[in-house]
Amino acid sequence: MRESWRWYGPLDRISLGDVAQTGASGIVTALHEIPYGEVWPRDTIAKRKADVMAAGFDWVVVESLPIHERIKRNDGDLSELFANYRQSMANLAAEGISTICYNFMPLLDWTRTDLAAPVSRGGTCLRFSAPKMAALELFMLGRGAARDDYPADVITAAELWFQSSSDDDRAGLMQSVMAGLPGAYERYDADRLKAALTLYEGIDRASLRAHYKRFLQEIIPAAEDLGMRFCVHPDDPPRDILGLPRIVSNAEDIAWILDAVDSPANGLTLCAGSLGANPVNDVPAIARRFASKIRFAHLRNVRKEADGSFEEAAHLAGDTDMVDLIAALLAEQARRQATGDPEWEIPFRPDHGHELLDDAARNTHPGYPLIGRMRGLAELRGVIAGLSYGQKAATEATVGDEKLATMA
Ligand code: DNO
Repeated sequence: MRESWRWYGPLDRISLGDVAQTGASGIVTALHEIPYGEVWPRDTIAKRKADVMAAGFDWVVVESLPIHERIKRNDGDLSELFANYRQSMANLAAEGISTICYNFMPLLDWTRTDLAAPVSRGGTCLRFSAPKMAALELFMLGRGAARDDYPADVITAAELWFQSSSDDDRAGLMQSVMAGLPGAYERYDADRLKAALTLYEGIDRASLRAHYKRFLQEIIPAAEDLGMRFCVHPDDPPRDILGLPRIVSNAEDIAWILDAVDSPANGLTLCAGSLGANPVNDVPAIARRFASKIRFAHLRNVRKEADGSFEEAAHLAGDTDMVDLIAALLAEQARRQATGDPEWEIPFRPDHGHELLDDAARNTHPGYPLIGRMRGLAELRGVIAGLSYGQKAATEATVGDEKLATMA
């Protein structure tokens, strides 16, 4: 598996020189500075690629080539947005960059209520508290319909939290949730968030699926012609939020997407942490079921709680059996190699990490500290090395047995 690292570009407080010391050899990045919907110019792509290569890396995955909200809402004449998107794809392909991660989450990307929840042995992690999210929906945004989205005990806990919270607590909650607002450096307050939500009124699961299908129909044939691999990132958390439907949350959703436009260009980013946050998802089983469509993996773990809350665990701790998951990915790589598939290798990145030691001082993107991710990468690397050795030993034993059999 190709060890990769998400780098946010020249403004990232972790330099490529720092990343080199983690041992990763692939870079996952994007032209974050370009507003959604605009074309990524070829020369800007070439310059970023040259920077990445000069530091000794390959640019292995684009994460993300973002989809404009108007496409998600199917709002108005989309021909220019689709044309721009295809032009960005062509420009990337011309620079030899072909794996594209994207998501189809309406309005908000990943959502957490706490960006620095304490971890028992020190350090902090990202956390999603169901009561706090319910408090934000019900009492800060006044979305009464959210009463149907949470169990009664969560609503009671939400009320208690809200009554005892200070203005700072509420502002902190809003800020944490807004940290997942993609696309830009601006953040919404409660009023702007409410206004943005009204644009999605009337868009239910079926209509969002129809909009997504249209996107796939507009984009995947072009991707196929360009030899590109699109891989959708699952919803995080994998459940409806703020009344917005989420349609990339479980095995059934993934099957629908891959079937909507059946093509080698239509694939999956296996994000263990996103999928793992919903108790219905057996992540290694999902990896095995859709193995041939996995083009990229985000490896991290979460620990779930009975009320729907979860927090990010160390990479080998938490509810997902990471060793089993990596075994599934290695088996898929071996299968591809056996068929002579030149794209056999699956790039992965240690996704998120606890903020550890002096990470906090670096003030990096939430979830993307240097030391915490480096710890995760080191642990994952150990698992991959151990399982690969086992795979090799098993193959040698089979070959040995066959030789003995022919000698007998
Ligand atoms: C969060 C990330 C996501 C991911 C996008 C892909 O840490 O995994 O924001 O980049 O959803 O489009």
